[in-house]
Amino acid sequence: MTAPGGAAPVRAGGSGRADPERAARLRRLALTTLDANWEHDHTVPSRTLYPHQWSWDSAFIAVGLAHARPDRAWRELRSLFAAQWADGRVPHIVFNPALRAGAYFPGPEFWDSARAGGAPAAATSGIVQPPVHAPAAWLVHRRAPSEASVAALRWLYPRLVAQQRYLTGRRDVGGGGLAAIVHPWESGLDNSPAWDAPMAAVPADEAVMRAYRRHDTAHADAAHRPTDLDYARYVALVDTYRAGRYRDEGLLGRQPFLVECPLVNAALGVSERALARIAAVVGADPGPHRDRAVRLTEALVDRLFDPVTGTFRPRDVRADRLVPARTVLGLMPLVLPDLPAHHVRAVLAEACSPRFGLAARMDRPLPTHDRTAPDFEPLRYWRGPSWLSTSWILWQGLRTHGRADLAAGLRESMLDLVDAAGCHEYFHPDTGTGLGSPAFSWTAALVLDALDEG
Ligand code: 2M8
Repeated sequence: MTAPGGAAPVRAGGSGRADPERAARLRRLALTTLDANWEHDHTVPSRTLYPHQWSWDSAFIAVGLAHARPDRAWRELRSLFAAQWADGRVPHIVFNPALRAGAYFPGPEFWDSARAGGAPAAATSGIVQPPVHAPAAWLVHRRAPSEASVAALRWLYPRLVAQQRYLTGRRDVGGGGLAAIVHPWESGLDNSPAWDAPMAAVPADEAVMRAYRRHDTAHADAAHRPTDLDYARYVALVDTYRAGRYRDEGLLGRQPFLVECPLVNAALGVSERALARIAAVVGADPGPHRDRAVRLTEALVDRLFDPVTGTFRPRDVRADRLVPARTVLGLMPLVLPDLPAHHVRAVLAEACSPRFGLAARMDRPLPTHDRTAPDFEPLRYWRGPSWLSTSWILWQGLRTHGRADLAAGLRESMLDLVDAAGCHEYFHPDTGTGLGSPAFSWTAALVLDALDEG
């Protein structure tokens, strides 16, 4: 089997740590990619498609940089949190003022953060992304502990706490102890089929996109990106949130998209555990963080687990029901160390089913959507292709729950993908062909972390 686009097919198994040449090759490639994407105080996800700073990208990037450039890992996190809003939200984009208008759509003029109360001096977006920063900060410190890392944790700790409080407080729109997202971009999995049902309720006027110029389709194949209709809805949702100056009071009455995402909420739970560890280092009380972690896991199980199908799925808060699609988001709660055994078994059964194909020797990479679903799209962004971020999170979960066999299989498939195709943004879930941006930072960073799995 030869994959189009020059990528070799994904090998089953792989040679792993026994192949030092492959490891050295991957490390060189990853570092070259990250160095080329470094921009004065942060790393851009991609020079072409995403030339500013993105929130959860920076967390993944810091995890990778910890293995080779720890100083830069801390700068990455500090520059992001320097743009935190007064209410604790960490914006999903921090714009680089040196770039020309139109370098990215939607740019700073569209978000207009300056008119919102409590926004920082830097221009940012007004929405968030999955809060994976506390565990990232903890991993960076654990990887390279030093006086500087303790000082960095001291600076970050209150800011990470404020981020948690924002999400578990103002964003608990459903009142059940979980955070709701107000836009699919907040999940990081922008056009996942998970959002199709709640997005259908968002008024869409494709003509709206005539007023704007999409920047992404100038750099990536339109067939591999969200559609114009998706973008019309993305714009409409920002319009509504921005019209309320990004305030969260009364969201239920006005925001057409409100969803409790398993990834965002699992990240909140893992963050409380990381904060407990960080608290112990900086002389704060870890106890409340542990209590909150327990409550988050309970709420996640209570609100997002469907006992009939045995799967975690996002809850549409407005419709008060779980979305029908079975996507990779349903596997993300495995990162919670206190996930009850019954739910661990359910996630593993879903992951190892033909829908996702997880195995100790994988013959294809982990997809982002159920392979057996009629709306599985192997080329289109988060609707099927394999991504390193979601694979890496599942890999963490497998190690947390003592599944070394499955973790090894997943790790091999991740390394094989990048070895064959390069540091692409995402990959064809059958052939391993690289898709999207060819020099993508979190792919490089997470490969660095997977290489050094100690
Ligand atoms: C993608 O999202 C941005 C909007 O935030 C876009 O499509 O323009 C997603 O893959 C998201 O998860 C990621 O953080 C961002 C930058 O890599 O790109």
